[in-house]
Amino acid sequence: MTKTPDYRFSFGPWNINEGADPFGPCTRHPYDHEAKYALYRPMGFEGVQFHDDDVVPEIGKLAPAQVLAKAAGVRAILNNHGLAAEFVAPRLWFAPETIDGGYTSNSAADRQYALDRTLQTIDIARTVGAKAVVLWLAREGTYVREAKNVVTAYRRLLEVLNKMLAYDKEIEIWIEPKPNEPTDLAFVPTAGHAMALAYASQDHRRVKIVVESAHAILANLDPSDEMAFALAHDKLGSVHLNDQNGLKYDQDKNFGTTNLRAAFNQVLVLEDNGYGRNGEFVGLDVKAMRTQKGSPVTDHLRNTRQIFLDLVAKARSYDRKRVEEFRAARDYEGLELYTVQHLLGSR
Ligand code: GLO
Ligand code: MG
Repeated sequence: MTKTPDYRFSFGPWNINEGADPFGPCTRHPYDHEAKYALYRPMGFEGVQFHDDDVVPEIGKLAPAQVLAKAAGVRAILNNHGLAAEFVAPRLWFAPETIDGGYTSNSAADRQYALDRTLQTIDIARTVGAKAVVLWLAREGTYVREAKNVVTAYRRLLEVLNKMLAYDKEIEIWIEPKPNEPTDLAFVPTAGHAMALAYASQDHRRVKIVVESAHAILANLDPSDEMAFALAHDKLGSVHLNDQNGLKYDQDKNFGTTNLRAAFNQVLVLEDNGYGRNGEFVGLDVKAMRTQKGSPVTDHLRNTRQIFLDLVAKARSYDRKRVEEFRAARDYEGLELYTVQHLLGSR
């Protein structure tokens, strides 16, 4: 059923993990990051997504020149494997300075730490050849809403975007919205919030978003609609495809495994709007099950890519003329039956 892949796929090394969760330790042996790069091409992936400390482990202990020397080394490794760096994201949720968030922390020293680390991430992105920095605003939010002045927080976020845009005249900033976890109430919970910040910034053409399926579901929104909203504004920098079984902890399940029809609609919106034609990657953010044996575990990545490609084939054989007829006749009962039967393979 799979057609020749004409999409380029990417994932981050954190997607090959050891199975630790908040209730138990690792269930698999650690697998060295640099050894992971050799796994990409044979599985059909060309792009690598990074956190700053995926590129430069122990980043906090190194001088700026050492950080960039290490990043240059990673770029050479990527070249050897025929890989490209898609983006680099500052990991602003591990360090003691980011316990209460970075950009929106109540502490001026912590905010400065977050800004410095973010500007350094731009340098790292440039060095590894990535065109974008991703901001997943992990701890920008609150555990109790009275803890921060929210108006001030949003102004501070905008200020950071403008400082990043001024620091580098080419880099793109892709905001990855998420409504909760690790905070209870996150700032920038949806695509709409991220896009409003983009348009308020000093160079909105360089501020885009990453839509993650599970994050949209956690916001009780349809992931394909979040993607469509960004596409309508030419602002879909990347996607983090995965799935999520309702409103609970962030699951990062394999794409299409919980709601196949919602996954089909995500593929449709990407297909129909030329996603990928300007070099955008189909990014996956999927977590291997803790129960899975072996090291390294990669089946979840392979399987998610295959499910995506199978859905691309379904999208291409979806009879658009028929869809238009159902729409014109306002026969949505018929349209729904056709769509479900098409997915089932019975029509
Ligand atoms: C967590 C996010 C996270 C980001 C990654 C890149 O919920 O999905 O995995 O995608 O840090 O910014
Ligand atoms: Mg993600």
